Amino acid sequence: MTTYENILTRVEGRAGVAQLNRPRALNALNRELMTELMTALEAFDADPAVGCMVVAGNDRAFAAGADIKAMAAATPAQMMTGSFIDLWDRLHHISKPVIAAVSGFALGGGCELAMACDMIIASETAQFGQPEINLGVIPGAGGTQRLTLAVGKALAMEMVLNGRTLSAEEALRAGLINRVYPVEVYLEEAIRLANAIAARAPVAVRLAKEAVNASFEMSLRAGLDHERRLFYLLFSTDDQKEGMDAFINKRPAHWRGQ
Ligand code: DAK
Repeated sequence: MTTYENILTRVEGRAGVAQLNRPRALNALNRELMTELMTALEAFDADPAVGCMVVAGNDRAFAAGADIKAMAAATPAQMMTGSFIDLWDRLHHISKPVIAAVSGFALGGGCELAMACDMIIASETAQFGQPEINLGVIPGAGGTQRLTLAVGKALAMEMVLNGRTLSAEEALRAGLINRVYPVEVYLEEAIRLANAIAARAPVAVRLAKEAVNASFEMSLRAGLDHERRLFYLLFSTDDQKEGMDAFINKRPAHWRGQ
């Protein structure tokens, strides 16, 4: 079992949970933390005992952004070559679903990390924002792209140009997040959701994630063709035969992940 210094990991049921753990810096995302987080998520992705993952912070902060102290003196070349970007890109290669459980601050890179996950469950105290403009920069890990896709141009412009933050309720109304719960239970609910997804046909879950994510990258025509090919592919699995037989015979399905 790998030991980490900046995150805590555990498996609850079939949910792999990775909790950011730099509370004194409001979970600011430095290279060490991001390296550990990606390593942990890749380990969960490879672990057959895990079907879905949860990335969380603590009740006060999911993450208050990339570590400003670590990047304040950086040159463009250091930002480009320091492997920081490669680290973030590793998240896109995780094939099992990843749920962000967000409470308190999700700012800058914290908001971008949550948006790079597949779903966001929030506590009532969550705050989402891209305050980079206050530092004389702009978002660099998807904050101008994923945020705009999620909430639309009007709100994204206000957040990116003027540092406006969204409360959990506003984020829910804007379509940025899935659900809001009291702070006492949001993490439990995120883990419950992860376990519900982990109980479903594993190959179909992976391909479902891939198909939805493809909609951000492809034209509608190409996306529809891609979806159809994945749909056909699932007819090669035992789980498709099992799922349809279980429906016809009015019994629960037993997924084998094959
Ligand atoms: N970095 C480093 N330390 C941070 C931090 C951050 N982002 N946010 C908070 N901290 C530290 C504070 O410095 C303080 O440490 P000490 O002074 O006690 O040593 C401690 O956490 C507690 O913070 P505060 O004392 O400020 O707490 P408050 O409750 O008063 O305020 C706050 C909370 C969240 C409103 C405030 O801390 C704040 O405004 N934080 C900065 C938020 C922010 O500007 N975030 C955006 C950072 S830029 C990329 C990938 C990612 C990114 C870019 C590119 N690539 C892959 C290319 C991301 C960029 C960013 O996120």
